[in-house]
This record gives sequence, structure tokens and C-alpha cells, in this order.
Amino acid sequence: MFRKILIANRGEIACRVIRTCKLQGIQTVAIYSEADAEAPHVQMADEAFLVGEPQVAKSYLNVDRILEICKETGVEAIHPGYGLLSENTGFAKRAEEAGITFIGPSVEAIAAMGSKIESRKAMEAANVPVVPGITRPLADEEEGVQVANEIGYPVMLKASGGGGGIGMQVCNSDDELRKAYGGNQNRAKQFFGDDAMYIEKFVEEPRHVEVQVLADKAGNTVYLWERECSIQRRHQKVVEEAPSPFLDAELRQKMGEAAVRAAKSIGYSNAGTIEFLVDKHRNFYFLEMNTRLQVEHPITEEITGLDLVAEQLRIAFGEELGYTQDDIKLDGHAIEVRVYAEDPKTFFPSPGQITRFEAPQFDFVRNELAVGPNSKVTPFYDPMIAKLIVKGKDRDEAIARMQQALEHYHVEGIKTNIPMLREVLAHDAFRAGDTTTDFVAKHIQKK
Ligand code: MV4
Repeated sequence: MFRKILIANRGEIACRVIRTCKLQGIQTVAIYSEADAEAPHVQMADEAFLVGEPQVAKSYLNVDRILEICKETGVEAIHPGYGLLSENTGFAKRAEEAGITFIGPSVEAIAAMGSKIESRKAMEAANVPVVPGITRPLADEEEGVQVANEIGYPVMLKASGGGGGIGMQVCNSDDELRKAYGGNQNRAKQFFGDDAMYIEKFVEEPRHVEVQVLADKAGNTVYLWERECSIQRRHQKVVEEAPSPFLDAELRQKMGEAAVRAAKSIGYSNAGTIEFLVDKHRNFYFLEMNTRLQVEHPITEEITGLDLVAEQLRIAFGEELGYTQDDIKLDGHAIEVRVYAEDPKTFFPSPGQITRFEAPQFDFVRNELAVGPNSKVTPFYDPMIAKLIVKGKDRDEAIARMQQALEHYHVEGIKTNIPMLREVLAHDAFRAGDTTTDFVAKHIQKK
């Protein structure tokens, strides 16, 4: 196994990766910005190096400096966490060229899923269902109108380079499409440097269900069931659970097998996630693949008993999985909530000095923390300060346990979304498993 690795990230995920490294006897090198000198991940790592000023462009995205530290410290591999450099082909390539293993898939596999249009084409070829629509860039607005009429309104106009809902719009008529086209294309160009646009049928009131896969470099690939992530606000996930309350065993297997086909078709190795939209008729459609570990990976760990970071390390080192699909168990039900430093009324970020931080302590609770009792939350990074994960024997028990845990969560000095989390867990629609992507807008914000 690797003797020493660098973690090119911060916050709870850096701490999470270091924890598994400690259990495996792997030495860890942390990097930090000027704003993070006293951050938990710096204290946990064996060594820590300053990379630059608080802004991510000058620190956590400073590839030259990060690779320099790799050389100086003699690490054999880099764990990128999520976000930041985790899906950056340029970084993965430069690491490999420097003889350092990138703990992730090949550069080609990251690239294959980087473009929405290209990945749709690849998934169609691999017999993975995609939303009805086109798999080529539109020439112009007029071709958009023509395609929309062939597909039938409502449609969704999307940017091939898109993400986080940017460059994307629902259109109900020729008129709306014409109005939306130019602006969305401009935003796509501005945000992603790619102005290619395409059109899909609009899937109404969908659920966001994603399948976790693990694949080794020999091509052994398994699926680790699914996560239901429909409770979102402005494309920020808020509550996730595994398994999905909407799937039955048959659909679960069908989606799992489609996810494995998706991964195999691009020669994928590493942990990865295939995102699907599921409509009310239980049709499912490929949306995109995340070629990294995700924020919500703990709920999959809770129901399978696997340590996904340990599996990533083994795979990157060249080991084979050593188990097959039949060995993967699905035990109980897990829920994760994300604690954000934000104003519960305006949803704006709420940075500041934490004066009290008490996470709940029960044997059914797992806390993943980015802060301590005296931390300062700065405006430079994602406002997620913690994740709270519970497990129960079934969904009802998991919900009851999450409610109990949230009762015992106390944060002072900054504002958090904890009141909103309590509200979601107590809501009849949530308890009934009526979790669609419009849940927050429909049940929580409309008051
Ligand atoms: C869709 C859709 C409905 N129909 N595509 C939002 C983020 C981006 N990655 C894809 N998204 C959507 N694509 C079609 N053809 C609805 C959404 C969507 C959504 C998807 C997953 C989770 C939350 C969402 C919230 C609003 C819209």
C-alpha cells in the first residue's frame, strides 16, 4: 500500500480521508491556505504546508505549488477529495507525469464525462437510457425551435459544459425557447468556456437518484445501491438517504446494472457515481457521471459496511476488488443532512466566529466535521460546516434517530440551516417518502 499521500483538499473531506489513512498506517500531508492555518485537517495530518492566500485560485487550486510540495515530501499519491481539483484533467495529467498517482480514474475517463453532449452519446452507445433529445450541439436558435417541435414541449435547453443549473432552462413554447436561447448560451460561454447547447425532453417532478459504483483497474465493477438526493435547494443537496424510498428491488437492480454498463463503457476505475432522473412512471434516465468521491458517500458506507476511501486507495494502488456483486449487502437505512452556515430566512451564507459547537453523540450517529468549537467560518469556501449521518434498521427508525440527533445539535455564533433540517424531517411529505426535486420549494420555502 502507499506509504505517504497528500490530500489536496480542506474541510470535512480532508479529515475524512486522513482518518482512513491513519487506520491504514499511511502518512498524510495536508495543504492549507492562509485562512485555514488552524483548520482541523491541518491539525490531523502528519505534515501540513501553506499553499497560498485564502482564495482557492491562489491556494487549493495552485497546481504548481501543490506538485512542488508533493516532490518535497516524497508522497506517492494525491487524494483530491471532491470539488476543487478532483475532476480536473490537467491536474490529474500533471500528477501522473510527475510520477505521482492520482487517486481517481484515468484522465480519459474524466474527460469522457466532462461534456454533457459527449457523455450522452457514449451512454446511448452503452445502452444506458438517456433523456429523449439530441446528442449534437445545436447550430443556432432556429435549429433549437425545430428540434423542440420534434421532441414536443415542454423541453429543457441545456449547456453541454453546464453544471449547477447554470445555462439551463425549461421552455414551454417556441417563444420561450427563442427568449431563453441567447442568454443561456452567453452564460454557458462565460462560466464554462463552452457555448455548445442541446435540448432534452423536460422530465416533470423528477427524483434525483444516483448509483454508487466501484471499479478496479482490471475492469471488475460493482454497484453499491443508490442514494436518493432529491431534497435540494438551488442545486445544493440538503438531505440524502440510502436506499431510495421510491425504488423497488427490480428497479434497483436495473439501475445498478445500467450504472455498471456506464462505468465499464468508459474504462472507469475508482469510486464513481452515475446520476439519474427518475420520473413518476419509474422511467430512469442518465444525467451525468461524477468521477470522484461524493459528499454523500457516507450513507452508502453505512448500508454496505464498506470504507469507500479505503477502496479508492486499494484501487489506485492497483489491487483488485476481490469481491463480486453477490457479496455486496444492503443493510438498514441511512440518512445524511448537510449543516450549512447560512441564514435560515434568507439562505445567504453566514460566516463568523463559532462560539458554541456541540454535535450530537449517540451510537447511531456519525459526525463528519469541518469545524471545531472555536472555529471561524470564512467567506472563502463552501458554507457546509458539517454532515450528520444516522443509521437505522429501516427508514422509520432512521428518521426518528435523525430527529433525535438534530434536537441535540447546538451551534452558536453563526446562523445555520438546522431549523430547516428539523422542518424537513418532520414534514409529512418527507415521512411519506414523497421526495421529488421540488420538495424544498413546495413545502419549505413557500411560507
Ligand atoms: C433536468 C430536469 C428535468 N428534465 N433535465 C438540474 C441540474 C442538472 N445537472 C440537471 N438538472 C435537471 N435536469 C430534464 N430533461 C430537472 C433537473 C433539475 C434537478 C435535477 C436533479 C436534482 C435537482 C433538480 C432541481 C431542478 C431541476
